[in-house]
Amino acid sequence: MKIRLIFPRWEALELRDLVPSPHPDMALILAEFERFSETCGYALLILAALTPSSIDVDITDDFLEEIDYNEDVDLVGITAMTPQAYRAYEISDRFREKGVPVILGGIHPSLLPEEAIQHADSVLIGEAENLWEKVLDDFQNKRLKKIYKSEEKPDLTSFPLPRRELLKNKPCKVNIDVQPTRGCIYGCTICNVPTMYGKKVRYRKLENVIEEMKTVNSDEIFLIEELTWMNPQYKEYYEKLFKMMIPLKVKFTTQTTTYRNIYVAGREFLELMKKAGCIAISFTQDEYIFDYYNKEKQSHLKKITQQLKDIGIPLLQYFYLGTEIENKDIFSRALEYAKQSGIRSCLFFNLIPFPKTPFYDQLEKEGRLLTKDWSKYTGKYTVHSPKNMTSEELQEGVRWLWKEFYK
Ligand code: B12
Ligand code: SF4
Repeated sequence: MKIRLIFPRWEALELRDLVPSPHPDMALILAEFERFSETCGYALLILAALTPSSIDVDITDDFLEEIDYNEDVDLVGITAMTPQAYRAYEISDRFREKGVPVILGGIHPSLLPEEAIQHADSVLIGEAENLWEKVLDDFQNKRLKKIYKSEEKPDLTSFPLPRRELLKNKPCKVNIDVQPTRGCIYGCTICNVPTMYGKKVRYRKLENVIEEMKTVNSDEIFLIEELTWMNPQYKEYYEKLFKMMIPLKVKFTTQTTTYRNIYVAGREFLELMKKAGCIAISFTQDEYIFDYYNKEKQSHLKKITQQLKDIGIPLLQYFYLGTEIENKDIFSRALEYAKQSGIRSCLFFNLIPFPKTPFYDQLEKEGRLLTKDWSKYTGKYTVHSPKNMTSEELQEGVRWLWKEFYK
């Protein structure tokens, strides 16, 4: 039996359209975008690892490879974040026209299984670790169900090592993601993570994470994390992990969605992070800093930025514009803040109302979603009617920020 796993492409943001002549401060951002389109899906490497060795499994990265719809495969598995969903359905429909059964999984099909099943033979809702073998067994015994739902969140203490060797001779040669934990204790209204992975953090064994890091065929790693260091258990886990990472001499980047995490981490912890190889943190705004008007919050942020600068960890600040509390003043305020904060690498996006988030539900109820064309849910386009400005003002404002910040 042969399975083809596919990572669908999406419309990437063209930096050249926004900033015609690259600014020296954009090096970090360009590296980040390169990772965006050369990533090939960590989930698929895990699915491959969960697949019994008697089954032949291979991966296609739709960004970099042609999909062979005539390939002799028994089953196709496709993953999808929301911006990938339409492309996933298009690929799925074409395989199914040729009589090849398709299973969809990942965050978008898990959020909207009733939509996904219109384009698939089966949808796996949630995490696959407890279910994938059963799905394959059902498939081989001709009793594949339409919906599989992971009722219990998988225990990550026995985590399979993702099958990175499958990428060896591919255009997407490596995947640098490593995920030590899943779940997030917060409940930001714009985020799918707590719904998808739960509000309780689940931890992998530290030794297992280090073992995986050794298999990443690159001197750089991306730590899939939410960095919720306000949770003491989580902070302790990371203290141990970072200490164990020092001898590996890897470089790593990571992300946090709430700056309060960095604020509470403390200098000693951040220095340990630097020693463990941290070369940058992407900093996605949470609800707390949506409010650029608030001088007190700005001053907290400036302190953190300075602290990280002293330690030598650059920040990549993501701005998502178009929240309920913003009006069209926000663009000049965000620019002022971005310039004054001392963060040199900033990215500006339209806020994305992802399905099944409280923010999305509210917009839907109020008839303020401009489109449900998921391929536009990348941050590049305005897809909702903001409360205190027009959607055109929002779209223009985001473009203006790119130009002005990198002038
Ligand atoms: C790494 C990452 C990326 C990587 C790779 C993404 C990928 N799909 O592999 C890159 C850098 C490319 C990326 C890009 C973006 N990302 Co991102 N990313 C993540 C991150 C941090 C981890 C994803 C991951 O690999 N998780 C680990 C894997 C194992 O989990 P998983 O994918 O859910 O897979 C499990 C199950 O879903 C299932 N499964 C998955 N696929 C399949 C397929 C089949 C067939 C089956 C059976 C099962 C199955 O099994 C797996 C094992 O249990 C998450 C946040 C998080 N903490 O999860 C955000 C996240 C997925 N990203 C998100 C977003 C918004 C983006 C961007 C749109 C952001 C932006 N504005 O730029 C961009 C993409 C668009 C663009 N602008 O160009 C959102 C997605 C929301 C949504 N509804 O889609 C998340 C949840 C962040 C958030 N907090 O909102 N991202
Ligand atoms: S945005 Fe970040 S901190 Fe907020 S719920 Fe999502 S993962 Fe957690």
